Amino acid sequence: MSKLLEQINNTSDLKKLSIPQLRTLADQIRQFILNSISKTGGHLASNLGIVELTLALHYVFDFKEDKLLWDVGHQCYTHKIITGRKEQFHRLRQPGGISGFPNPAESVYDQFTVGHAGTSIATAIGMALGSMLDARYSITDENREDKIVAVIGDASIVNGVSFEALNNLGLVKRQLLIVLNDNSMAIDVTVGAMAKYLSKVRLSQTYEDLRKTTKNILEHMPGIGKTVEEAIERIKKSIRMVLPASQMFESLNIPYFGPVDGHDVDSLIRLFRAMAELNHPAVLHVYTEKGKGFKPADTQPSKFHSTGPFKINGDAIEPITDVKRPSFTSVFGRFLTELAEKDHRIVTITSAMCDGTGLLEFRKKFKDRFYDVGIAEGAAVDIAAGLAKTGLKPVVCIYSTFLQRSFDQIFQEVALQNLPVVFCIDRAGFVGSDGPTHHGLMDIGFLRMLPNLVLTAPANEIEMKLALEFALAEDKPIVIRYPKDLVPQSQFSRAACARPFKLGKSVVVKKTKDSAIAVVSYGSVLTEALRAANLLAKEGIAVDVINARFAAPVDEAIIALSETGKSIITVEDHHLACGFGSAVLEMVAAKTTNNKSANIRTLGVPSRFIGHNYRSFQLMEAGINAEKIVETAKEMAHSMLDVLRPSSGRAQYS
Ligand SMILES: Cc1ncc(C[n+]2csc(CCOP(=O)(O)OP(=O)(O)O)c2C)c(N)n1
Repeated sequence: MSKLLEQINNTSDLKKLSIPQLRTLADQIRQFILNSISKTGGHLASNLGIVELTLALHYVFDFKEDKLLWDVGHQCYTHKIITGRKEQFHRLRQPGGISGFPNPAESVYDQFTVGHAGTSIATAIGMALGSMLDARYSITDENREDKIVAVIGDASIVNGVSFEALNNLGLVKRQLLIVLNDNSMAIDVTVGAMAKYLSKVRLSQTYEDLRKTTKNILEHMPGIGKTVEEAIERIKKSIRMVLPASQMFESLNIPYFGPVDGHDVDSLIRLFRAMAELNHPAVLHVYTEKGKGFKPADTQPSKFHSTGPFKINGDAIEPITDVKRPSFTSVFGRFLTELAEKDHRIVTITSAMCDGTGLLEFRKKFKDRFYDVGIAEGAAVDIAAGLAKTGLKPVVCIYSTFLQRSFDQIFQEVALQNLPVVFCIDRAGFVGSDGPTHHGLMDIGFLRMLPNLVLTAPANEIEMKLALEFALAEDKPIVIRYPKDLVPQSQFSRAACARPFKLGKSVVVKKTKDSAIAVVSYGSVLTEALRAANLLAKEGIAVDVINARFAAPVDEAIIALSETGKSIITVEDHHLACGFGSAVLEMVAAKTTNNKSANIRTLGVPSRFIGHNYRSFQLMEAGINAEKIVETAKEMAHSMLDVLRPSSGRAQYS
């Protein structure tokens, strides 16, 4: 670790540094982040770009008392390093290590556990309103003089939630600083009218302009006797130009300052000091460079938005990969592109996640049939509904966790109209090192309650293709969910999985003579069900394995099993509440005439949030693996034995 950084353990150490020392520290932190992320993986490019901005904020404010709200939160690494977590940084996103996102359980410097975009301004408003009421009614012992700062990226500020918040900023009658960290990038380049507007402003600004703007803001800062309106007018006049970026905020009556250089730590400190004294909300627009200081991330910020471990070789990198199988994401992207070659009605919509959802190839081949709508999941679904209405076949590609944002649109504009929109839900299930903000453990729950929606989940590569073919041929809304994982090895690609998908029909993957238990899996966990069946067979316990394929509608044949006295174990990579197993239980309760004898155990995620870890460990922690299936099957077998023992020796299990 570099010398200066070694001495910085908390923000008090930081505040003792001179400006030149802060500059040196910024470079050392960048190097530290780079070395560390090359080993652990993580969000690199955004973090390299926000070092000076973070140092300046902590230099001026005291975020033990003051409140700092990060938007998305993936850019909080410098913040973590200087707020007492430097020594734990090598365990970032690792089992038992610190999280890659803000987490109040880790530090008083973190306000919310966040990972979804667009939340910082609204939560900051809430905290500001709270402190205003507190000041009036003395509700708590909190420091009522505390400052509030929200840091938000240029891609996240155009999110609907951000706009709704800006629309309500007028409620706040006290200091609240919004720092717009503009690096012209979401994960990919930002899209949409607002992004164009901001990038036009950016292109028109020279470094000299940014310097001048800083100087003018500082000279004309509203102070005693000067209103903010007067000050802004003076700033504009003195730089003899109209700043278009300001127009948008000012039209909403939000005082806007900027744009300024986000790597000039000296100026930032002076600006933050001045703006901390404002007694009303304001926006400071700051330009930063995503990936700053590391050429590969600087030139390919999208690739280094979030990265796995890599080897640094001077100014270049060598990826570390020993991956032999493709991911569900990549096979999805490949099959969809193949199908789109033959069917021109197929169009795709994603919300700022082109690469993550496997659509790079599709975008390249079918530029005019691909829509990236930015961080706007609700609008993405409604645009898809509109496209479907015109006879096209829209495929909406959104991560499970972010699709939560579009529940109402799926309900009204898709399900209620029964429109043939295909939802391809990536990252469904545990996601590993991103942790609880990103797990996709609720989609079955919030989607299966919607009439008309068909829910399906491919277990492997073959089924991915079949599920897509099925979905695109149906004339109704279909959901296909799959995990952040590699496709299973081909030994599990059984012939049963090669049968075309039929609405609401499961497939029997393994049938064993004399079996009294059926393991019914939904999606990729079929692998675990088959592994369990093999382990159980070695112990003389016969089980059938059924690949459910559908969570809505559930195959009646699965329900019929319980009527014949067979015990059922359901397995899914989803919360138990409202999941696939719950659907089976509900159907059995509703349909079985003799349901006293139904013996069903459901395996899935219990009702608690599970932290970042390797995906396989998360599955193990939740008991979604072959070992838990074996344990459950044995318990069931033994309880069956107990029932059978007094009357006969007919027991099948030892
Ligand atoms: C609701 C939601 N949709 C999608 C994402 C995925 N995502 C993570 S970071 C990111 C880009 C954020 O860009 P910006 O706000 O400009 O911050 P930067 O990374 O440039 O610092 C996206 C789309 C998300 N976190 N939340």
